[in-house]
Amino acid sequence: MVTVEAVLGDITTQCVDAIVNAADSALMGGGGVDGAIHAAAGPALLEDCRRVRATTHPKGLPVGEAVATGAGNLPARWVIHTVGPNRHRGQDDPALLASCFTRSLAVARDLGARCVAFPAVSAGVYGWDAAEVAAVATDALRADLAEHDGVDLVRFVLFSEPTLAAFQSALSAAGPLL
Ligand code: AR6
Repeated sequence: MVTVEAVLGDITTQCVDAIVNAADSALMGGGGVDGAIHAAAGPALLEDCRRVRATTHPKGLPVGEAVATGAGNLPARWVIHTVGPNRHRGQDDPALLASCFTRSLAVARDLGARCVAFPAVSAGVYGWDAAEVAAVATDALRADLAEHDGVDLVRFVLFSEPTLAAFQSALSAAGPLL
């Protein structure tokens, strides 16, 4: 049985196996949750990101993909970086956003991370409506978790009351499977 929940909070403080970062393709840090994660993790995270760029992803991480690094000083063991679609650049395909959630879970399973925390990917600088992100994330998770074992807890960690309300509403609409 998988637990899927939504809480109000700061993802950097979460005691889970892996937290997901709403990064950009360069993986060099930024604002929003990306900035908060790098600030809390310390310089080891940026070093890990540089290593990813120097090895597996010299051209950067594509939109909808995910890659793991260590987590520096964070309580979590890993950071899974994903790049959401940027609506301001015309990236409005929900499949790309869904892919952020499913690819991140696939990376979590490969790591052996059983408890995973997600932010509202693309619902900040990248301009997606929080309710749409919540609906896309919930649908993606429902299909993914029904098909694959290995993750016991998915926690959405939301930074504002309206975003929390959007996720709570999407989760209750999704019904008992989640
Ligand atoms: N914990 C949880 N959620 C947070 C936190 C936090 N500490 N801080 C912000 N949020 P955004 P995006 C929420 O803009 O839209 C960066 O510069 C925030 O309120 O962080 O995918 C990257 O480098 C919002 O609901 O991510 C990229 O360039 C959600 O996290 C770009 O922003 C996502 O907002 C990515 O944009």
